[in-house]
This record gives sequence, C-alpha cells and structure tokens, in this order.
Amino acid sequence: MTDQHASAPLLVYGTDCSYYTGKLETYLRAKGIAYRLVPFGEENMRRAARHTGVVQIPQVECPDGSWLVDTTLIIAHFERTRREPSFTPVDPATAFVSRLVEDYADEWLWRPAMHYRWSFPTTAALMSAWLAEHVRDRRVPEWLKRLYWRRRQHGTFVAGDGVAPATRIAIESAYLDTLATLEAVFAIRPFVLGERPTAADFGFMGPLFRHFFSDPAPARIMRERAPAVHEWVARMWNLRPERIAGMPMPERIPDDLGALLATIGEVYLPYLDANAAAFAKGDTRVSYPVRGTTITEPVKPYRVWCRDRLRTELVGLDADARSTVERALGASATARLAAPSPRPIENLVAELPLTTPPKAKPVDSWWRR
Ligand SMILES: N[C@@H](CCC(=O)N[C@@H](CS)C(=O)NCC(=O)O)C(=O)O
Repeated sequence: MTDQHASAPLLVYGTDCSYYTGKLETYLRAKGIAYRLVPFGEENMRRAARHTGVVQIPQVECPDGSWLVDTTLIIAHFERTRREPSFTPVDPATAFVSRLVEDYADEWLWRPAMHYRWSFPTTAALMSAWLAEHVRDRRVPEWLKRLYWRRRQHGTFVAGDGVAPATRIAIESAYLDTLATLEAVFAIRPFVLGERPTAADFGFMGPLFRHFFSDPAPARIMRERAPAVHEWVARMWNLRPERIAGMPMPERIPDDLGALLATIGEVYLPYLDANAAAFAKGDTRVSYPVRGTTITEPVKPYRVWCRDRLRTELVGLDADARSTVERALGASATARLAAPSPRPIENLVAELPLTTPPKAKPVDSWWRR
C-alpha cells in the first residue's frame, strides 16, 4: 500500500448481523485498522466475487484496489504485515492452539448459530426482516423478501445442514457446552488463553457476537446461564489498540481448557476426517457419529482446506512444541490431525492481498461451484 492509501479506510462488504463480518470487525477495531462497513447487495457481491473468486461475506476492498477475503486469512495477513498490537502468541504451541480453537469456533459452531437463528419463529421473523434490507435492488414486496431469506437460510444452513429432530439435542449442546466452558474460563481471566485476546477469541466472536449474543432466542440463554460470556462479548467489541498495549501475551496453554480441547479432539477433528474422506471419494454428502446420533450434511471442500492448513501448522512445530500440544490435546487427537488428508485440496485463494482476478467461476462459502 502506498502512503497516500495508508490511512484511507478499508471497505468491508457485509452486514451487521453476520457471523464472519462480526469476527472481522472485532479484529479490525482491536488492531486499529480503519474500515467502513458497506451493506452487501447483489451488485457489490457480484463485483467482489469477480475479484476474489468467492461468493460470501465479508469481502474487503483495499484503498489501492487490491482485495482480501476469508477472515482467517485476513487476520493472518494483518498479523504478518502490522506487528502492533499483536494477537499472535510468541510461544508456538500456544499460537497453534489459538488457531485450532479459532477454526473450531469458525466451523463447528456455525451450525448451532444458524439453528438458533432460523429454527425459532420469532428470531427467524426478526432476522429475515434485517436481511430483507439487503435486497434493495428488486421491486418485490417486503414479505416476499423475508420469506425468501427465511427459506434460503433454513433450507441451506439448518434443514440442509443436518439439523433434524434426532440431531437437535447434540447440535444445541455445542452451544450450551461452549457457554459452560467459557463461563468458567472468564471467571478467572479476561480472554480465552490469558490476559490478551488471540485468534481463539476472534474466532469465538463469530458465533458468540452476531448470533448467540444478539439473536433473541440464544441471547436469552446466554444472559441466564453465562453472564461472564455476555460481558466478554462487550469487552471484545470495545477493544482498541490503546487498551491492549498493557495486556501481556499468553505464554502457555492454560490447563483448564480440557473440556474444550476434548470436544475438538473427540468431535471436531473426527468430523474433519470424515469430511476429507468423503471429499476424496467424490461424495456430495457425509455422515458421521456425534454424541449418540448421526449427522448427515453436504461435503464441504472448504473444510478440507481448513484441515490441511491446521495440519501444516501442526507438523511445522518443533519437537518441544509438538509434545506440548500433545499434552494439551491428547496424543491420539494430535496424531489424527498430523495424518495427511487422503486428497488434499487445491488452494482457491491466492496469497493476500489479491491483485489479479481469478479465472475460474466463483465458488460458494463452502468452496462448491
Ligand atoms: N471462511 C469464510 C466464511 C464466510 C462465510 O461463510 N460467510 C457467510 C455469512 S456470515 C456467508 O457469506 N455465507 C454464504 C451464503 O450465505 O451464501 C470467512 O472466514 O470469511
């Protein structure tokens, strides 16, 4: 970026009720990076997809004309290019766990977040009205815009993503267990790994801010069961570089994250394996056991990439850091993640910032064409 561009705000195409836009905004505010939130619409989504190859929000247009996409990559990009304030632990094992937790919050808590938004009628009615504001260009009645969003979101991300009477309890328990785990953590320290936020906190802001904290049905549960989590959401949203300067970086993996790391090792990593195996076979759907039930959902090429990225980070650790991770996560979960995916996936997003539009047809947020 040239000097002339350095202080102009980034344009963030998204919406103030979006999971990943909320995650990214929290990070940009904490990092002190100026941005302007531009409500997404059909026109700007088409333009963004031409530059990034992906149809999703958020998408970022930089003042110099380059583009950024994928909140995990965007955070990694700014952690690399702007050192202060840093949110990346210096200790490699702690940094790895912060990324693992970020990925779990990004991907595994997505389904309960969509379920709590779209399965409860009053919450669904409210949120479909918010989303209807983003269909300005079409001359259709308001009720039809709402109906469109309700059907689309419930059809794709709830009923179409494995939420059914038999799986509902298991899916809701992912939210309730998260509240219980984090409530205990925030009773003794302000952030997930210590005294300063890391990728783990920004990751949890995806589900916990715009969905669980803000949507009426899950927000009621949070207020009743987990006031310290409620307070953490506000603390995260109020982060500014000057408030972070005095916060010491976490130097080790706390030993009270056992329940969270056990869920990652026993539920999330086996799911990532099942998804990667189904992708390798060319299947479009995958079934796997979770807490006494079986979830069936579309195969998600994007999550093969998530797995491959985490694996690369894990196998890149030196022996000391690797055994520290093994002690925290368990030897078998660590070995599971260290195994290569049967068919690694082609990387669809080049190194950020993106300066040349991709040639291939755009993919959706799960990297399906
Ligand atoms: N991995 C992406 C995920 C982005 C994403 O899935 N965003 C959601 C909205 S919060 C979306 O655009 N979903 C696609 C859709 O609704 O079609 C990121 O981290 O930015």
